[in-house]
Amino acid sequence: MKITVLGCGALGQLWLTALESQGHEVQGWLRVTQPYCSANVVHLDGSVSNGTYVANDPDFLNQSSLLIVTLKAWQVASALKNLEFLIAPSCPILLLNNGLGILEELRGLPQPILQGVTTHAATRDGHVIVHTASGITHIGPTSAPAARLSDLAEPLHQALPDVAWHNNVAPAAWQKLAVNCIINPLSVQYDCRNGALKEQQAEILRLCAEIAHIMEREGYHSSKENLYNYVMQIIESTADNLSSMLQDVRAQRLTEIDYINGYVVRRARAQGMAAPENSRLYDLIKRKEQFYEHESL
Ligand code: KPL
Repeated sequence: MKITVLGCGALGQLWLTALESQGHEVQGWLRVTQPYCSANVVHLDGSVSNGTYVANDPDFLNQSSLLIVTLKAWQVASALKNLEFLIAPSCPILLLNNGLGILEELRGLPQPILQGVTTHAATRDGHVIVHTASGITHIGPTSAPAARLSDLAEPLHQALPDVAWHNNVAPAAWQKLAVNCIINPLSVQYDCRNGALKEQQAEILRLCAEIAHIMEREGYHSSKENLYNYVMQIIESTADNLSSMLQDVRAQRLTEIDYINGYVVRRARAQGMAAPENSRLYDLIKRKEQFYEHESL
């Protein structure tokens, strides 16, 4: 298959090398136009992939039969709207960003959109990307299920297992959202690696209870206990990681908070509920962003 990967950060490089190793023709797409991009990945078994790939070739993009988007949530809508006319209307777009709420921003795009959520973790160490935790990538359609699209799960699974197809991917997306609502802002609050959050049991339990309650109102079966077990499992498997939000805050970059706790707060409000735990974390991260935005003026 011909596949374009939009965004060549840690996750993008992981997919580029994994897909190429299965014989797919791949290209990267960077925000700053470049003819080539490189990927240097240390895999879970310690093996290394170093590759140079074509980048930002409009003909390649137009002929692609899949576009994988690994940008930050807040970059996705404007990037796709700029590229819309270069992407074939039949080319599926697989979104792999953290958080929810982007679909609302993409209304009107002619291409079929697939929602993806992944628990693979990769982190940058200088010029190298280290695949730190294996995981599952759940994918599924965002409008009326098209049977043909489910065929994509197999080649993706061959490249970077596990990949699971869901006709209704929303419950898996909400479960990953819960992980990001808890680990990401708490790691900023305590300025710590993910593993150190094991000490914050009470706060994690309060957040799980609040998110499970909102999920139930949204129509997704959930419980405080299930969310808690899942979050603790991810804290364990990514114990040495700095969460993406903590990395963003340390580098004084815009975070994905609007699509993470911000999305949960908006959904709670739409259901006529309060979400004090999520609101507190949302405000905490917004204050940090405003502080460094103000500093840079
Ligand atoms: O997705 C992540 C992130 O950092 O954004 C987790 C799962 C929390 C791993 O660090």
